[in-house]
Order: sequence, then C-alpha cells, then structure tokens
Amino acid sequence: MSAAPGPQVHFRTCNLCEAMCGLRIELDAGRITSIRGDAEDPFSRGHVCPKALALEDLHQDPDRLRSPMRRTASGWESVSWDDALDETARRLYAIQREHGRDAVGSYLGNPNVHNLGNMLFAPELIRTLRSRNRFSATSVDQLPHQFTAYLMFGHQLMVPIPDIDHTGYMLVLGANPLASNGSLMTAPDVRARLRAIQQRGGRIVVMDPRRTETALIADTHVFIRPGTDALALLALLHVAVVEHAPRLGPLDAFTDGLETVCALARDFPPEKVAPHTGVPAHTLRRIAREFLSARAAVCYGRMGVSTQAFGALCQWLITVLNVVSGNLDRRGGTMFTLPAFDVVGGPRALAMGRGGFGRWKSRVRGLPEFAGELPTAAMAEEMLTPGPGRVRALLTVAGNPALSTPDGARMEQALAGLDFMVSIDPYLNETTRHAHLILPPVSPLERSHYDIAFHALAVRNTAKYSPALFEPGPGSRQDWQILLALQHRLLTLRKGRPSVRATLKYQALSRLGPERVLDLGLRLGPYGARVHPAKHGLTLEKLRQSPHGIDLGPLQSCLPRRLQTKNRRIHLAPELLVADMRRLQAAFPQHTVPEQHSGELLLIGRRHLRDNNSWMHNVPGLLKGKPRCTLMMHPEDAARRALADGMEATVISRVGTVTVPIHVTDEVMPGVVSLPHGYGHGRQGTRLAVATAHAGASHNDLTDAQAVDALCGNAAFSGTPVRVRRAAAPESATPVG
Ligand SMILES: Nc1nc2c(c(=O)[nH]1)N[C@H]1C(S)=C(S)[C@@H](COP(=O)(O)OP(=O)(O)OC[C@H]3O[C@@H](n4cnc5c(=O)[nH]c(N)nc54)[C@H](O)[C@@H]3O)O[C@H]1N2
Ligand SMILES: Nc1nc2c(c(=O)[nH]1)N[C@H]1C(S)=C(S)[C@@H](COP(=O)(O)OP(=O)(O)OC[C@H]3O[C@@H](n4cnc5c(=O)[nH]c(N)nc54)[C@H](O)[C@@H]3O)O[C@H]1N2
Ligand code: SF4
Ligand SMILES: [Mo]
Repeated sequence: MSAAPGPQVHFRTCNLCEAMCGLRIELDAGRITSIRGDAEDPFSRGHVCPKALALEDLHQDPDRLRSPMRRTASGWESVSWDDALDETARRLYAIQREHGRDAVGSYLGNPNVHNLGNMLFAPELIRTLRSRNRFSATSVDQLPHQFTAYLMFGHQLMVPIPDIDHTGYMLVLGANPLASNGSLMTAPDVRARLRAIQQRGGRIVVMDPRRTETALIADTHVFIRPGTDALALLALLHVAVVEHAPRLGPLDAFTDGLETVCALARDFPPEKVAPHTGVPAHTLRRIAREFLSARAAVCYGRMGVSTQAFGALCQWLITVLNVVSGNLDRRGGTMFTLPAFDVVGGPRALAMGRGGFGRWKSRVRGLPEFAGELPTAAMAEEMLTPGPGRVRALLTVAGNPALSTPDGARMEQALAGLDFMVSIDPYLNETTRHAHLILPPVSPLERSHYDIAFHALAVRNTAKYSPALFEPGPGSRQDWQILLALQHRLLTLRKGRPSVRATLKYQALSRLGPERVLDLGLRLGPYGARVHPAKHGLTLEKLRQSPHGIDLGPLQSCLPRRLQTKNRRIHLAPELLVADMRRLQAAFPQHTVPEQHSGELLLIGRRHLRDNNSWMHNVPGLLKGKPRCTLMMHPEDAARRALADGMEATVISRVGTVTVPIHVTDEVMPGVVSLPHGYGHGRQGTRLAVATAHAGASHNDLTDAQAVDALCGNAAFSGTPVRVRRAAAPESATPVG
C-alpha cells in the first residue's frame, strides 16, 4: 500500500500489548495522518491507549536499524543480509561442533508472542539448534500459569481466563490492568469492562501492596505484604471449605484431589496467616464470604503473584479457589477459550506442545526445565561458569535481558564475555550492544499480523487478521524470513552440502510464509471450513474480508471435553504442588511474626500506561510529563530516613545499587517501595537518543538471580530486600551500568 495517492483507511490490530485493540489508521499520499480506535471492531469497540500512536513513531524512528550490523574494533558497520546470515550460521555451527550443542544458548523475549511470524518460525529455529540451554521471558513472567495449567489440565496453554463480562465479583491479586491493559486476560478497554461489573451490581476487590490505578476504581483495596499471597489464598480457601463446603457442580464428576486440598486448607484459618500477610483476619473472612456468596465470581492473579517465591503455589491456589467455589468453566467464573487457531486442541503440527517438566536441569544450579526451557534466572551463570556445557554463544530474538531479567548487571557481564552473540532486534540497545551481529526486522506496520497467542487468552472468542500497512522497505527482512534463513543455513552446514529436499522445503516455506500456515490453522480449527462449512467456515480469505475482525461469541463451558490430561480428569492436587506446601510452611512458621531486618524495605515493581517493558522509551510522545522512574516510599519510611519527595536516594540490594528520585506517597504500604522496571538506558554504546535522555535506573540492577520460585524456577521479583538512604549529593550519584 505504499505511496498511494489519495486518502486511505487501514484497519489492523495493535500488537504492542495483550489487549488487541482494533485500530483505524488514516493515510494520505502514503503517510499516516491519524491513528484512532476502530469503533467497528466488535471486541475493542473503539478503545485505544496512548501507545497506539507509537506504532508510527516506531516505524519512523531514525534509531531503528534498517540493515544488518556487525560490531568491529572501530564501531558498527552495515553488512549485507547474506554476509550477516552466513557469518551467523558459520559461527553458531562451529561453536556447537567444537563444544557441543548446549554451547549455543537462546533467549526469546516477550515481543515474539506479539508477532505472527515469530510465533510460527522461532520455535523451528530453536529446535534446529538442539540445545538444552533455551531461555525466554516466560520464566520472568507467567511460567507459574503455564506450569499449573500443565499439571492440572494437561496443557500449558489451558490457562483459565476470567469471564470478566459476566462475573459478579472479581478478586484481583498482583495485577494492575488499568496500567497493563490486562494480561492472560485479553480484554480491550478493561476499565469499561470492570466498571460494567459494578454497574451490574457486582464488586471488585484488589489485594496489592500498592494502591494502584485498578485499586482506585475497586470497591475494596487491601494491602498485602509482598510474597505472602499463597497464605492469603489458603485462608480464603479455608473459609470456602470449612464454612461453605466445596460445591464443584458439574466438575465433581471428573475432578480428583478435592479431599487433599480441603485437608490442606483446614490448616490455614485467616487468623493464622494474618501476621504474615498483614491482612486482618476479619477482612479475609469477609472477602471469602462475599466471594462465595456471589452469583458468579472470579479470582484472578497476575505478575505480582507469579513472580514471587511461591508463584506456582499462588496460581494453583487461585485455580483451586475458583474450582471449589463452583466458578471454573462456568459463565462469570474463569473459563477456557476456543480460539480459531487452536493452540491447545488443534492438529499436532500446529498446536503448541502440552508442556513437560524436569526432563533436564540447568548445569550449574540444577533448576528444572519446563516445556523445553530452562529458567532465565540461571542464564547468566550458565554463560559465566567455566566447564563443559558452558554457554559460549547466544542468539537473542526480541529480548532485552540486560534490563528485563534479574541481576541485569551480571547478565551484561555474561553477554560481554561470550565468544559469539547474535541478536534479531530492531534496536542497538542495552542487550544488543554486546552482540557481534544484529539482524533487524521490519517495523510492525510492514508486516501482517494475527494474534495466535492472545486470541487464545481473550475474554471472548474473536478472530482478526491485519495485512501489512506498508510495503517492507527495500532490502528489509521480516523476522520470520530471518529465522527461516538462519535455520536453512544451519541445516545445510550440518549436512555438509545443501540437500535437495531441504532446499525445496526452504523455498516453499519462503514463498508461503506465515500466511499459509495461518490459513491452514484456521481451516483445521474449531470454526474452520473443514469443521463448519455452513456456520463460519473460517479461512484467511474470510478474515481478509472482515477487516474489523469476527466475533465468535462469549467463552463457553467446555469441560471435560477439552481437558488434555491423560485420564481426562482435572488434577486438583498435583503431587508437586502439594509437596511444595512444606516449603511454604517452613518459610512462614506458625507463631513467628515475619522477620524483616530493621531498616530493610521490600522492593516491588510498577507498570505505567505509557511504558512497555524496556523497549518503547525511544518514542518521544510516550515520555512527556514527569519522569516515571521514581521510587515510591511511604511517608513513615521516608521520615525515618530523612527523605523528602524529589530527593535522590541510593537503593542497595544484595546484588547492586542504583540512584533514583524518591516519590513520597501513601500509595505504597509501609515497609514497601516500588520502582518500575525497563529503565536504565544510560549505558554506553547504545543507539537510543530519546531513551538515553530519559535514562532512569534499572530495577533489575537490584533484583537477585538467586531469588526464584524453587519449584518451577520462575524469577521472584516481588519483595527484593533493599536499603534506601539519601544519596550523598546529586552530582555524585552512582552511575548505573
Ligand atoms: N503499559 C504497559 N502495559 C503492559 C506492560 C508494560 O510494561 N506497560 N507489560 C506487559 C506485560 S509483558 C505483562 S506480563 C503484563 C503484566 O500485567 P499486570 O500483571 O497487570 O502488571 P503489573 O502492572 O506489573 O501488575 C502487577 C501488580 O502486582 C503488584 N504486586 C507486586 N508484588 C506483589 C505481591 O507480592 N503480591 C500482590 N498481591 N501484588 C503484588 C504490583 O504492585 C502491581 O500492581 O502487562 C503487559 N502490559
Ligand atoms: N523487575 C522486573 N523485571 C521484569 C518484569 C517486572 O515486572 N519487573 N516484567 C517481566 C516481564 S512480564 C516480561 S514479559 C519481560 C520482558 O523481557 P524481554 O522480552 O527480554 O524484554 P523487553 O523489554 O520486552 O524487550 C523486547 C526486545 O524486543 C525488541 N523487539 C520489539 N519488537 C520486536 C519485533 O517485532 N521483532 C524483534 N525481533 N524484536 C523486537 C525490542 O527492541 C527489545 O530489544 O521482562 C520481565 N522483567
Ligand atoms: S491497550 Fe495495548 S493493544 Fe490497545 S492500543 Fe494500547 S498498547 Fe495497543
Ligand atoms: Mo510479560
């Protein structure tokens, strides 16, 4: 659609966060004149957030790399695609041949999940590498959701989704959808959907160490000490089984383990957990009673309860609470999606693997594999610790582990020491500055889009395809083309010469691209032409003809049919989780008030509507206004340290130190401080003019790679112990990085 003469309108889905907002983009003479919400999108109904406009800024950004780059002694130089791809394949192949397959590691970042081509082609390349050292953003985020879904329902993507549009009571722990726009709950215009609960006479309750934007519109907000949610959930469950008796409804016929969870819960009356959680027993009892008496209720927990030492227990207990209160797989409770491209029940070649656990362990610390990946908290030590099996080369795809993973400084030290590193990424940033080669893909507007992941995690079944808005620039490559070309070169090197079969397959896939795979997935999916010739008969062509997307209706009950466990039953009490209760009990002994060393504060994170993890700080429009990278501190804690609003403070953890301005506010509970993540752009050698001017400090220079959920290996960001004092003088502030 490039350089078309007159005014034009283009419709697409915003791929920047999980909300899948429909966009209406107006163009004149091939230039964007406006980006607005698409009122005709049946799912998002015109909603957008300020980040939507950034799609154009990202496209125009002069700092966005347009050609492959090679690092030399005298700086970066442009290289041709062939040279860059040949060199990458050669180096990776040579290192694997000399040091074994595991010597090449990989890290896949979050934007892979927001990119059709990467969803379909990245797993292929990673498989081709045949290394056990695979890492991704999953284990600094939603691993506990996938882990518990795998154990309870037999598939890592059978994640129960809040039926927010029909519920009468929503209990939210560790999520701030008003800033994040919802996560593992794709719900465009989540504010309106939450308000609608209240307009229906329902209630919203938020448990969070910070009085968040979401807490402000809730009916009740309760402060909870970071990292103690598993105890609070057990207390809620206690009330459910002692006062109310479980009522599973139809699930009763195919659920195992009810007695086990009831027995566990009986041990945790609210009075017992109150000293640890800081939540008064009567408050927990009241919330439990409200939850249990609601017509339909949802307990929903996200980042804040996933990235903590008992993240897997939290996600498990949340699902158990929904089950025993009769709210799983029921309208207004938590439900499962039936996406048009079916990642759970679709044909094996197209669906995602169900998962798997502990089939191998990380070399240094022995952390367990899940679904083919090792915990990212172990990544730096796998690169730094000498010995056979050390990771000597790394491929990163759409990831910024330098800022986004625990102990970022050590991560950078590890990246700097690699024999070879290649990054598929549009920016020269804190991570990719360590690469030997950077392979930049096109901008989001130069490629087509379909949300394979987020349609599967949405509060309604919908389907929408977005064609590319702009013709890819001359000589540019899409992510999938880069991934496929690398895979082909690696296979060729391994065979010694290009095999005819592999070459034909490569040529065919290069021609067909993600579109054909998507079309196949849609045709074979639950609404596909093969299954429903009369009803929807979904094909890619049909989606092309529906530029606003197609509504496939509200979520439907689907159990036991959709269960993926071998015996087609729900495992309410998986052994691994039940056994992990001992670790919880040891961490919070009865009759002992939690130990918080004097002067120590617990650090938590924070998301802002205008940030997106670490990578959108080069968009000028999103950085207007007051600096956001501040440390929130309760007035009592500030007074004790003679700190006042706006002062620079030094924050010290076991692993690092940063200097940031203080924001004194009773939004955070006493004893807790909050700092957003994704900042820290002041490092040398990046090419991010705007971000560098708004550098801030990196939260992950404070977080500890040793702090993990010992069961599944997820990073435990919540509640990092820190000390805070007034910075000596503003000009002597410790440089970050
Ligand atoms: N604007 C914006 N949107 C985003 C992103 C972004 O960076 N910016 N990131 C996207 C991504 S990758 C994700 S995964 C989602 C995340 O989506 P959310 O999970 O909704 O994100 P957060 O805003 O981090 O919410 C986490 C909440 O947990 C609270 N919390 C911290 N520790 C604890 C604890 O121990 N217990 C309890 N109960 N609460 C705790 C925090 O105070 C915070 O309010 O957002 C996505 N959307
Ligand atoms: N302390 C703390 N740490 C956190 C979190 C937290 O709440 N607190 N949140 C965690 C969460 S939820 C997540 S998901 C992770 C995110 O961790 P990461 O995914 O590692 O980091 P991002 O900041 O999302 O960086 C994304 C990278 O992808 C590049 N990119 C963007 N779009 C594309 C594309 O289309 N193709 C390619 N090839 N590259 C692209 C960007 O330039 C950037 O380098 O961070 C985690 N880290
Ligand atoms: S809420 Fe998310 S999907 Fe919607 S416009 Fe903002 S960034 Fe895009
Ligand atoms: Mo995330």
